[in-house]
Amino acid sequence: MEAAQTQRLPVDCQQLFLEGERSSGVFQIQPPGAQPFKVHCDMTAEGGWTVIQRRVDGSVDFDQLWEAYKNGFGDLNGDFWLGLEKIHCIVQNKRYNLLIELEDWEGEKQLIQFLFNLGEENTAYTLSLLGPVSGELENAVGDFRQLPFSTRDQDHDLKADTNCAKHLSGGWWFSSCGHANLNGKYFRSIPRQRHERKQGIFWKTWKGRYYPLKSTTMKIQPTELEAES
Ligand SMILES: [Ca+2]
Repeated sequence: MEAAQTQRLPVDCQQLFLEGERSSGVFQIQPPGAQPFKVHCDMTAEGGWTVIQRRVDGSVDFDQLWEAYKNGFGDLNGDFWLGLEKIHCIVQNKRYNLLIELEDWEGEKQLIQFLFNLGEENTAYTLSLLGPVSGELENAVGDFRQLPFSTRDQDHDLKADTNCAKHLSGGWWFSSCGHANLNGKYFRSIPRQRHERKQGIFWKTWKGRYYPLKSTTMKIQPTELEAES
């Protein structure tokens, strides 16, 4: 370990939890090799989750370009996208689980969890599934074990004749456009027009392709919960 810094910032919210923090909120972290940055920590009885995405009220426009998805945007106390580069920095040193929480307008919730990795920018922040998916729903990337990230201005999806991020809305690990998009437009009610509905926040294997979800949260936690000193 380096001895230069007297007070090291926690590398993620789980470390903050292990150091005794029990309140959810915004904290400064510093993964190895990265500059410090702020994150929202979701503290539960068992551990600390670092939140990487949240949609709760539609106050933030998620129809953003590559640089915004790379660096992050929104309000850490409300709707936000943490940023692909920051997520990559956090997960490159340990093995992390990704937990996705979905909620519909009747108050029903669904959870999806899997071990994952996120590549660096020269892989277009490819999301890789490293283990089986727990929860009742299929994973975020359909039948694929890994998918690069796409935005309107950087089309890395698997559909040659379509720009999924433009056709739908927002940035995501799109395959053929139709499986999931948690960064779509936030709708407080279901739009009448089908072409509008397809731009909403959806998870096909739960509420279907044209049901705009009420809220989503994506958060990460290392798989080995004991502190490594
Ligand atoms: Ca395409």
